[in-house]
Amino acid sequence: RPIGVFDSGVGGLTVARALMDLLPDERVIYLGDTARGPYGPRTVEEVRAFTADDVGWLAEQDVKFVIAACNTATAAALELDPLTFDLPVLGVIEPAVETAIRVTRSRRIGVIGTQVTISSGAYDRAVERLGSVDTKLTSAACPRFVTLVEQGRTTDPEVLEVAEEYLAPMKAAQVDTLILGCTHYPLLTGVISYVMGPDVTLVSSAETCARAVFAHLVDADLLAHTQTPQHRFAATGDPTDFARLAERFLGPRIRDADV
Ligand code: DGN
Repeated sequence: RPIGVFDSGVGGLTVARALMDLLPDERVIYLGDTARGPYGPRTVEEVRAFTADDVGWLAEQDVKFVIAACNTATAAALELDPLTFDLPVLGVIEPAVETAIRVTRSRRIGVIGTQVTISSGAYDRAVERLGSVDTKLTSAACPRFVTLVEQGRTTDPEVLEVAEEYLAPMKAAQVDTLILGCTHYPLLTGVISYVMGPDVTLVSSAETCARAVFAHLVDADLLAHTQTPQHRFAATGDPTDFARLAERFLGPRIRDADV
């Protein structure tokens, strides 16, 4: 049976990409709720209702396991007053926080994400739950990052300027570990690590989630061994728009090779 992955749009493809890298024999069914995304500017109640719909649709596709590949959905529906489902649903927040706590030396961690993710306090609670009393979390909402990435802009001077502005509180707090708490931010790894400098470790919630999925599948004896699995990608909105943006998030593909 496949692994179900959902997100408010194309962003969760960074999680699907990390999953396909780590677990190339697993079949993935991906749902992008592009008709109602982005979830970042929505209310917590709306995001909870959308999450329930997304998990319900994937359950109908007979997936063995669901990944909420969206920090906003994880924050609203899995971290705070968690919704319950008939099948296991793993979010992206806990694995990222666990990793950040392990790698920080100064116990000063930063997290950046959407407005809902940051204002929900979900990362703060996860750090309180998993960290030690002296772990300090500095958080900042960086909503413009999502817009820029979706416009295909990840390195131009304005991106650099916006990054300097958003990341100033992280530098002021002298964090040594920064969680990229939004699916879109792995595409800004270059600019974020440039601005933060080489001494700051970036933790991608996409990659740490994929590692947690690996461990879960081993523990539950659910690893698949499919040769060349056929993945499926579905969008609730316009499929052409989805496919156009998807490549950027999922990774480039060779179309015509030269001899
Ligand atoms: N996928 C969302 C997240 O990880 O928070 C980002 C896109 C959005 O809904 N704003």
